[in-house]
Amino acid sequence: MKKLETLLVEEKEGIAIITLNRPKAMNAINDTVMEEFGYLFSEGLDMASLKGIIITGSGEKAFIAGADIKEFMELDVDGGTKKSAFGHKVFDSIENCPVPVIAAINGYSLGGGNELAMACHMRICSDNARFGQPEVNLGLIPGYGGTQRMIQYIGKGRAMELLLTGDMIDAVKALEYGLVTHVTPQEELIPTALKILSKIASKGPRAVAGIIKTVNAYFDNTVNGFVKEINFFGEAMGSDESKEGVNAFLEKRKPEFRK
Ligand code: DAK
Repeated sequence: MKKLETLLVEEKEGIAIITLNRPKAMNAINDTVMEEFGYLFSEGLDMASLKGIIITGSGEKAFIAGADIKEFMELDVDGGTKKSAFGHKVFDSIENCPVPVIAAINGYSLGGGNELAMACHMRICSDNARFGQPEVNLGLIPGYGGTQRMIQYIGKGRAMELLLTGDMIDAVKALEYGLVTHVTPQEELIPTALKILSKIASKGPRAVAGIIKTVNAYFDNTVNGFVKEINFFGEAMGSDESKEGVNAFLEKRKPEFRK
């Protein structure tokens, strides 16, 4: 893997922990951060060997406080459109990653940072986390898929209110809204993410990748999710993985799935 400037990557028992490391800027996403996420999810991470990925922010104050506002001044219509298209491509690669990705949100999750969290398969947060899409305060709208993904998680009415007011919500409200699935004390955040991913790691990797693909198909209006499910189910039935799962059940033993 090439040397990265803004992202730290460590691996623990097949689980990669990616830490956005710009604490002085509240881990804001600048062009380098976006390029480095693009690199990791296209070629940098060895998906064949990984069983899970955690994305978090450095320090205890911020997950990601949005896109780097200092870079906005240089943008015009063309630059903004290009930046948005590239960001969409990178976040889509996270959403479509065959390995489960958890956002471990350890503080402010704002703007582009919250959009990144929403591109992950699951979100959990520490009890000091705060969520918001403050783009409207800057005369902008979310540019990395936030208007679309937020509706998927919290529904149209709540999404409209958050997007239009730019207000922040706390961890308890985020849990109530369904934006996150667990709230933990700060020190238990990464252990909780590791626990969830370790559980998934004991399942069949083909089935895990198939579930991610089929669930995502629901939100892709170019494909029929039900047809995808039928096709994937058929493929899964014919796989060594399902044979191992079924045999293990019948033989009253734990299945041994291989990557
Ligand atoms: N960008 C750059 N620097 C940031 C930053 C950000 N988003 N957020 C914080 N910082 C920096 C601050 O400038 C400050 O730097 P120094 O003054 O120390 O040099 C340092 O981090 C500490 O911040 P504060 O002193 O403000 O810390 P507080 O605890 O008082 O407040 C805060 C924390 C997170 C509430 C506050 O920093 C804040 O409101 N930050 C800005 C939040 C925000 O508005 N984020 C941007 C949302 S808009 C696009 C696609 C997507 C987007 C844009 C374009 N295209 C396709 C073109 C997305 C836009 C957004 O994300």
